Amino acid sequence: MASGKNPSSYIRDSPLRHPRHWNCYPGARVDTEVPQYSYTDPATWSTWKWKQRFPDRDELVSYFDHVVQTWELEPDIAWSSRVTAAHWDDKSSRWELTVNGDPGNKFHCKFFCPCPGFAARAYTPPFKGIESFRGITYHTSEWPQGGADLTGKRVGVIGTGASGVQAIQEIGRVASHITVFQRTPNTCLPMINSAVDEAKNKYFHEVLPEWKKKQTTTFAGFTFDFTEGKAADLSKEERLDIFEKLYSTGGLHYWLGNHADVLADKEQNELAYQFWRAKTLKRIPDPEKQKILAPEAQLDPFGTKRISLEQYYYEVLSQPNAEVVDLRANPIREFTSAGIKTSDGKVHELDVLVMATGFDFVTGGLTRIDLRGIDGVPITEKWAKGVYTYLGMTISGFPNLFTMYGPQAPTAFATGPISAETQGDWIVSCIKQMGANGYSTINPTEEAEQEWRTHVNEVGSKGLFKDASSWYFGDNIPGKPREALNYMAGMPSYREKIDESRDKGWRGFELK
Ligand code: NA7
Repeated sequence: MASGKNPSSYIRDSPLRHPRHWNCYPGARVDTEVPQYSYTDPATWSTWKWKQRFPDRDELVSYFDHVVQTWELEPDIAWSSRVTAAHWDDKSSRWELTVNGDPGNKFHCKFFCPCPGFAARAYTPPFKGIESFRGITYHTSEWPQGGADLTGKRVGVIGTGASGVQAIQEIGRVASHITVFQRTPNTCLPMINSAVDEAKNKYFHEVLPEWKKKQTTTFAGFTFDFTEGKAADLSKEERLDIFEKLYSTGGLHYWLGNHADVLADKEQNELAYQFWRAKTLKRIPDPEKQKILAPEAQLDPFGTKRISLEQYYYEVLSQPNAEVVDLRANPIREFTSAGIKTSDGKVHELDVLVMATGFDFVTGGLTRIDLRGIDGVPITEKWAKGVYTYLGMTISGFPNLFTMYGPQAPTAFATGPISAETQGDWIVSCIKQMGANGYSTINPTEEAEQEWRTHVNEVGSKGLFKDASSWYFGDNIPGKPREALNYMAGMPSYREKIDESRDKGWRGFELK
């Protein structure tokens, strides 16, 4: 899977038990602060101490290792096992899974719960002449285990989403030269990371029971929510005061803790953008770079594309070894053996090229599995013209299948652990009730599915999100139908909907 020219020479034995990790690019870090980004079960947090407000990937790997040990999950995990096919067998009412493409490596199960991740299927755009580049190419998600030494190298990065921003601010500190090929500037917010000391960890343990309850009541599963009221009702001074407070708190507060009308009302959105821009310009001394990184006119409404958190992104891009190419003014014409040729005729010579070009988001993890339901219907056929699920967890014609952190659920609009717990609890109660009532299959009706699809897309059509070209709507993959891939009404509304179905005797499902 690795996209480096000679990836095997960069793979070394992992010190951890698991042989392979995704997303180990330089700077990879979660952008939900802890302890919000953690499971609710006290057994997991009472025995754990965080080190950073926004942990890096090594700290996260250790945390998930700790969870695996606490819950004694190891005996139930088959590592290094990619499910390549999953076929429903109507006669036995079982799923048959094929692992690693090996026909001799099969598993059979009554319920199948794929959790392949919403940012799992890496996307590399089909640039002209891409195969002629003689340097090394890495996609951020398929970075070599143990790292790649970029010291003194000429590095190009395509893409300035969350992965690009994190990678650029680290690579620019060691590379002899970094060229960032930017199509859309990221309206990054300051992360404001800090160490979590003994006293802070003790405090977390005291407040976590309350905080975990609070997290079930907020839009994104954070401990904070949108500020009450409307930005439109505030005086300039009041508005600036709130903006300043949220911005200086760091993290995603200025985005998902702001007034909700900032994401719905064009005028308020513009004010939020200009506040962000004024802050950002102060960190970019070069007027040419200012125009590219923080243009006067917004390209997409502020906050309608995934906002990233940065630590020293603008300072690194302001270094003399950093160049930013505005791909809207000067697009990539083709790749050459030496690097990338842009429309102005310049060849940007590179030793290493980093593709921070994202993923086939939300659906890609599922559609790359040869997933077939009743009568062998493939998921790719069912979803050829758009995604159909019921409640963002089940699919008509695919009985006993429960997707998690996938399409038409809060997914990219909710923090992972809270989302997993909400859906996990619902799925467990469903399976338990089926057992208690002697049912062997559950399958949503097509009507219920259509109703859910309509609802998901209606919610997605509200506010300013739909006005941006973004992966939230599948825009980043050529030919992918444009639709709301996530349920954007927030976690509390989602929980209400799924609980309503359960409490009304599994409304919308056929049980046999
Ligand atoms: P993203 O957010 O999809 O970022 C991909 C970046 O690559 C983005 O800046 C794109 O520009 C750029 N891109 C994509 N295709 C091209 C082409 N053809 N030419 C130039 N630039 C291109 O992926 P990430 O991995 O950064 O984010 C992962 C998410 O996972 C993150 O948001 C978190 O939610 C977790 P564009 O903006 O489309 O103009």
